[in-house]
Amino acid sequence: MLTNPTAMLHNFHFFKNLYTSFVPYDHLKYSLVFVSFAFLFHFNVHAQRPNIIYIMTDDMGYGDLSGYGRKDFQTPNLDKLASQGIKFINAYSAGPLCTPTRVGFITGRYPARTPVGLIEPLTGQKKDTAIGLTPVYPSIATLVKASGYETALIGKWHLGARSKHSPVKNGFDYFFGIHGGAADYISHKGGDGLPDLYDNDTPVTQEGYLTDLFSQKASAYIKQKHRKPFFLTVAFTAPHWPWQGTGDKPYADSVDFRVGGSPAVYATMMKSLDDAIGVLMKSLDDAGLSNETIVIFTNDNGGERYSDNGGLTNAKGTLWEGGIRVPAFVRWPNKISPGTITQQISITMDWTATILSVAGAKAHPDFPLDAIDLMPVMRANGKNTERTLYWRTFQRNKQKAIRMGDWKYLQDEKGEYLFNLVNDQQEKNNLREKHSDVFNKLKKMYADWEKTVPPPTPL
Ligand SMILES: [Ca+2]
Repeated sequence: MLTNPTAMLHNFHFFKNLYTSFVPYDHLKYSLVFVSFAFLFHFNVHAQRPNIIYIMTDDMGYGDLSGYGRKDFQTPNLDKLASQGIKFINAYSAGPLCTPTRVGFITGRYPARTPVGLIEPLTGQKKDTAIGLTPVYPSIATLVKASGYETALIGKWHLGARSKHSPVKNGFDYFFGIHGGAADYISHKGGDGLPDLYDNDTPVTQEGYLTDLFSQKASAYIKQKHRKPFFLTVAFTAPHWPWQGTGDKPYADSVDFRVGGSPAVYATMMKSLDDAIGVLMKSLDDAGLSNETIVIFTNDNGGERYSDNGGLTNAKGTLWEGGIRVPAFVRWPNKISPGTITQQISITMDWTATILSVAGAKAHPDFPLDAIDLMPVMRANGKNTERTLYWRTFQRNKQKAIRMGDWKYLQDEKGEYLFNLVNDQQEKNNLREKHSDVFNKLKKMYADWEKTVPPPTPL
């Protein structure tokens, strides 16, 4: 619960005056020091417990926001949010596909450490239906809830469709959204043609364009009375296929979700998404919560057919920069300076570590995080931390990558590469021969890391 400092100050003066009328001055002096410390301690503990909103979009390209370079449409609400805080230009997703990245966020660990993270992605087909997240693997929601937060997930889950895998079994007090990887924006059916909209564990039917429904639900959640600080994850399905804007017809059950679309339809999907962010931020303002809420925005993997990947090579599903580099920014008034841009290299799991840190929660000792808390970097004059990050994808593309500082080792189906990403973000200049020492070192480090995670699961 957040403390009102004005009320506390009033109480403090009241008790000070009361005390003065009964006790000698010397005694009073020392007591007041004690009371002051108690006051400051009490105030600080509570002041450090903001509400937390984590927004993750789906399949957005690195260059899909006008603030990250998109030219043919504008995303004013997202750009404004980015400008009110710190913008990461070297942020990565944990994986190049939906399920692995979501596993990375929920567990704070490399996706491959958790069985469901080996599925790239969950398709809802027979072999997948027994797989999903269970409370054996502590989720960020469980940990933050144990630390005294209300928890909610609105949007896409994609970590298992059975009842035992549901968000409400994995630490979320409230869930509204879809279990699968994609849903028709109008009919809310999944790719299998079956309805996929839930309120907690209850299937529901509700009219509305999916992006709008999610923002309306999230807005209502923000505005409702909270007894504790809240942790709200809003996982939009936009701009993931099917390619539909508001007012479009539902896809027929026989039509594949990947069919259709156009740059114009994509632009309307992005506009709806941007409008939804505007609705959420206005709700925070209306509820008077903007100053005591940290808002984190990012995306789950590189862009798809109509995306702008900002000139990066390749796209979703690959470990080239176009598959894993994502927009990311954080707003926390009075804690993070507006208009800041950081070069800090980061990955999905870092948001988990950061959220646990601001919530005063700790990882389970048996499940240590593969992540750093980004708060020290995000505070004024924060120094960057050198990172070494690993990725693997196996089921559709077979690729491996490690980034250490400026360097990236990449192995794909065609060969092995060494890039210096500071000089060559587009990964055009293979330095494998020229810097064979770095190449060999990174390749060895990758092999050592791979021994620490379970082997991949064949399709
Ligand atoms: Ca995705």
